[in-house]
Amino acid sequence: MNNTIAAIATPPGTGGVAIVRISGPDAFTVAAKISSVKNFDKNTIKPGVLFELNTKNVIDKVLLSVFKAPNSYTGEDVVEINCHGSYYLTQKLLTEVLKAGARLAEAGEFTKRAFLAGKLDLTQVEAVADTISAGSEMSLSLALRHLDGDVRQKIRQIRAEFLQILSEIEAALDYPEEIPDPPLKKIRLLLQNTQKTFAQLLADSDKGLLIKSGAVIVLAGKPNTGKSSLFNALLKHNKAIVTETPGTTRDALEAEAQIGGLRVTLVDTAGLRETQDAVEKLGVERSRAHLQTADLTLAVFDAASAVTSEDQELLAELQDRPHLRVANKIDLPAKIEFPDSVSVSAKTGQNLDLLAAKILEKLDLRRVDFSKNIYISSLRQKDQLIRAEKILIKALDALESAAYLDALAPYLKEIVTVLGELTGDAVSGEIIEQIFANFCVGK
Ligand SMILES: Nc1nc2c(ncn2[C@@H]2O[C@H](COP(=O)(O)OP(=O)(O)OP(=O)(O)O)[C@@H](O)[C@H]2O)c(=O)[nH]1
Ligand SMILES: [Mg+2]
Repeated sequence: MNNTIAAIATPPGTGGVAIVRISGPDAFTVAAKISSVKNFDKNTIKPGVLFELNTKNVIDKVLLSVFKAPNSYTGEDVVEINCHGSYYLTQKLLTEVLKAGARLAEAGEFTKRAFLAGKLDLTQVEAVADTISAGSEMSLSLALRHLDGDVRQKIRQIRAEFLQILSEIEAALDYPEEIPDPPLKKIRLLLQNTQKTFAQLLADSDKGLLIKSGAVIVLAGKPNTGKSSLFNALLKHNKAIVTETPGTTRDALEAEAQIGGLRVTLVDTAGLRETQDAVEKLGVERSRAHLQTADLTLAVFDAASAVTSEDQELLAELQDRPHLRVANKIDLPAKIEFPDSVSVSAKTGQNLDLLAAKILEKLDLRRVDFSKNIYISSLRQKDQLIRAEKILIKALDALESAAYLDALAPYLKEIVTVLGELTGDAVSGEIIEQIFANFCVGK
C-alpha cells in the first residue's frame, strides 16, 4: 500500500498561489524526483523549479516548504509545494506528484493522520473543520479555542480522574486483604463534581451550537412598520423593496448578516394583517410559519402611529417565544411609547448598535467568555456528554447500595469509554470514518 499521499490544499480556481501538499515516508523522495531541490532540511523553505517527470520540461518556479517528521501537521515528512495559482498548472503539478510515487489523498486524510499521530484529538479535528468554515468573529474565536484544546483538556482531565478511582476500586476488589477500599466520601465527591461539570458543559453547549451555526432572526409586524427598512439597515445593503404602501413585502426574504460578531440569518416577512388579496394572504401565512422556527423574533412596531389590534395579536402570538420588541421610526414625532422595547430608526440608523447589543443579550450571548468557559459546539460531543451524564446518574444511585464498589465499577468503566470516544482516546474505526467523511480533500 502506498502511504505517501498528495492533494491540492487550496480551493479550486485561480489565485496568486496554490499549495500542493505531500505527506508520508516518501514525501521527500517524491519531491526530489520532480524538482531541482535535493536537500530537505527540516523547517526550511526552498526555492526551485518543478519539472515533468518524463520529459524534464520545467512546469513552474516554486517554493517548497519542508517539514520533517514528527514536526509537521501530520507527524510525517511533509512537503508543501507553493506554486503559481493557475487551476491548470496546479492540476498538472499534482499529476506529476502522483506519477512520482504519491497517491491521491482521501477527504480529510491529512487531518486523519494528524489524529492518528496523536497531534490532534477528535475535538480538535472537528475544530479544524469549524475553523475552515467559520463565518463570523464569534464562531472563529470558538473554533480556535477548541483547536487549542479546551474541550480535549477538560474531558481528558475528568477521564483521568475516573481512571484513577477505577484503578483504586479494582485493586481493592481484587486484593481485599491487602488494599483498603477507597473512601466512599471521595468517590461521592468526584461523582457529584463531575455531574456539575457535565451540567455546565451541556448548558453552555447550546450557546456553542448557536455561535457555530448562527441564529435565525425573523422580523415581524403589521404592514408598514419598517421591517424591510430595518432588514436593509442591519444588512447594510438595500436588498428588500421598501415603499410607503402597506403590504409591500410578500415572499419572505433571507440574508446572512453579522450582528455583534455573531452570524445571523435575517428573515424579512410580509406584514401581518387580515387581507383578501390572495398573494398577500400566502405571504402572511409564510410569515407565521417563520415565527415558529426563529431563534429570535424582532416584533417591529411603528412608534409614530397608534397601536392596533394587529400589534396586540402579534405580542400574544409571541408570548411564549423568544422575541424582542422594536419601536421603529423614532426620528418622527412619537405617538406612542412601547414598554420594554428598543427604540430605533431604520431610516437614520439611530440606536441600531443598541439593538445589536439587545439581540445578543436576548440570545444569551452577551457575556460569552471564551477564555473562561467551554462552549461545546459539536452535536457528536454533546451526545457523548449526555450519555456520560446518564451513566453518572446510575453510578450515583449505585453508591447507595451495600456492595457499592462492585456495583459502581461497571458504570465508571462505561463513563471512561464514553469520554474516550468523545476525545478519540478510545474510539471505534467507524466513528473516525464518519468524522473525516465531512472533510474536503487536501485538509
Ligand atoms: N421616518 C421613518 N420612516 C421609515 C422608517 N423605517 C421605515 N420607514 C418608512 O416606512 C415605510 C414602510 O417601510 P417598509 O420598510 O417598507 O415597511 P415594512 O414593514 O417592510 O412594510 P410591509 O412590507 O408592507 O409589511 C416606507 O415609506 C419607509 O421609508 C424610519 O425609521 N423612519
Ligand atoms: Mg416589507
